[in-house]
Amino acid sequence: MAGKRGALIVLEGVDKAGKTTQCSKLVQALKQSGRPAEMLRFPDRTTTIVQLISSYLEKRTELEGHAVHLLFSANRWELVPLMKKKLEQGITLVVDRYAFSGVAFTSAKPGFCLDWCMKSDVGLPKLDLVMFLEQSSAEAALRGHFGEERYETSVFQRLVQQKFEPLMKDESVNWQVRGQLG
Ligand code: FDM
Repeated sequence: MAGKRGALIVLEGVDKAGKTTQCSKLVQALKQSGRPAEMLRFPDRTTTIVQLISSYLEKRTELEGHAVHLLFSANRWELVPLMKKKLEQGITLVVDRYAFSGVAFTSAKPGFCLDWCMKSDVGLPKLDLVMFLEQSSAEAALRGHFGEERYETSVFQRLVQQKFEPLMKDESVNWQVRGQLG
């Protein structure tokens, strides 16, 4: 009999909402309960495509907005074979950001509509659960290193938060919204 497929769980939110910490805690808790689990993150900062994204986020290079969006999306697609393999092996994947961040961050820029932003991620592996960690932009600004990367301004993060809101109304996705977690 084929083994049970792992679950695909995503944590989303604005910058500095504590997603990475909560992803690690969730992986640890799953493992302790006897379920194989691993963490992934997007952008995954190890691939060639992501070198371009990192350089853009760190304000070392300028890139056209559509091109940046497609690079973020390409970074998800390049990891799909690995994700599928792990899920089939019964490993639960806990993912720090997914296509929702892609859509929310790009559509917060002038001249981008949600519809266009969603197209390049159509067909990615479906999620079992997406948890949105709430955080006010004022709280985010108090967190360490805020302001170093391109999108880390309170004004832009507020816009991103607003762009997540319609995405969370999609009833075909299992959204769970959580306030600050310990
Ligand atoms: N980001 C992240 C995007 O703009 N689009 C995307 O598709 C993804 C996955 O990259 F400001 C932005 C969100 C954030 C930045 O993310 C880097 P981390 O989680 O801070 O590394």
